Amino acid sequence: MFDKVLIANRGEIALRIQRACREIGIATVAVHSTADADAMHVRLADESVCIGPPPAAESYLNIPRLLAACEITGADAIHPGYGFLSENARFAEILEEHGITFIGPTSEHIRVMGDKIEAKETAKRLGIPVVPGSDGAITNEAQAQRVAKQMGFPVLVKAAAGGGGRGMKVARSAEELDIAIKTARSEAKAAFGDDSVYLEKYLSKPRHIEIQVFGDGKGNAIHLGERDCSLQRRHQKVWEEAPSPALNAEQRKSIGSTVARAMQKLKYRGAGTVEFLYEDGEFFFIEMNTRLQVEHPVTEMITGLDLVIEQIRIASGAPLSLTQDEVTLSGHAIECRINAENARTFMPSPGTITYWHPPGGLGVRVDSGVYQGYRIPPFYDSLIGKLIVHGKNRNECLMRLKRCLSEFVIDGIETTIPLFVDLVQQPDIANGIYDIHWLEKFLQKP
Ligand code: MV4
Repeated sequence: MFDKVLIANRGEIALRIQRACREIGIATVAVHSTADADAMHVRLADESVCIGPPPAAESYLNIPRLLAACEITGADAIHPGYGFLSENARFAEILEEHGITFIGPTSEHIRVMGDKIEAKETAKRLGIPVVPGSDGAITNEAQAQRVAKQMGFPVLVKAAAGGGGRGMKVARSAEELDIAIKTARSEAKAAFGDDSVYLEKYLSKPRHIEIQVFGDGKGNAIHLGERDCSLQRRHQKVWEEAPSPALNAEQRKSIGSTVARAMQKLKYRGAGTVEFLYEDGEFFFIEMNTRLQVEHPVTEMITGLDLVIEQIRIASGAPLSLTQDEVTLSGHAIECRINAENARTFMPSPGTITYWHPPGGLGVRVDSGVYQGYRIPPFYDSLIGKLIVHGKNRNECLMRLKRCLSEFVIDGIETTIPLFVDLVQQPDIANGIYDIHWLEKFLQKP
């Protein structure tokens, strides 16, 4: 096992990782920008190193400075958290070369899944159902027209280097296709420096359902059920829950086993999330995330497992701590992302938290790196915390969530809490009837 882990992240996730390390007796190193000198993850770490000015490119994304911090502190592993360098194959490779353990998958698995076309081909080869489409990049317009005609309109043009919805264009007819390809290509070129695009059948009202997996890198892999992340705004998840209100036990077991078997064949190592669109009872692979996700706590709440400890153990060479048969899913969990933003306009609202009173009680978890008197810097993501609630069933979970939202007080800044107060009162939410477009439509209503 490692003696010391460097946490290459900030905010709530840095603290989350630190807690896991402390529980299993590993010393922690916090790194931070000058803007984060007062952050909780810095205060609570065993050691901390300032690695640069506020811009992430000069601090949290700066590989030489992270290596220097490792050398100064003698850390033997790095946990990248989510975002920043967590899915940077080159970073994982550099650490491999320096004898520092990257707590995550191999650089090769990160690279394969980072290219959406390669990821999809890989998924298909491993027996995971994928969205019908062009089977690789579009090479010319005539080919695109043939593929589109064969599957029928509407179709979606996607960037190979994309993700998070960037470089995506819908074409509703043959006439629209050439221009959609041109636009997607130029957007992809500008955003990722790669203009490869591919075609998929457009699913008009799917849910976003993702399967949590763990592998030991030696051919053993398990799944921990799904999370429903359909409630999103501009490709930012807002509310996540497990299990999905749309699935029954049989569907869960079927897609879960398919994905676990695929991860066994791939010899996947560490935590991963396989993302699907789900429509009319069918699953279609879209992407795989090769990291811990923001919404991992909902899975922790229904499985009773600590996913970060599991990641660290696997990275140190230990086997999976349980078999598929030992995984039990119990009750229901919902996570609300608390952002320092106006709840209607989503305008960022950095500033000082003058009062902080989080909810508590049975089945309640608040993951946050903020505290009363803390000044939220304007340079980073506006996520300041996550409220995660567990109940024996979805109804109890919702009742508990309502109570928690009424108890939560954050003064001095605007937050997205009022949005959740609104959401829990909606019949569609209470009934679990929503797709990936539900939230944007709801927000358009006066
Ligand atoms: C799609 C789709 C419909 N049909 N693919 C958006 C981000 C990227 N991860 C995949 N995305 C989509 N792919 C096909 N073939 C609709 C979306 C999509 C979406 C997916 C998940 C969650 C929210 C979304 C919002 C808009 C579009």
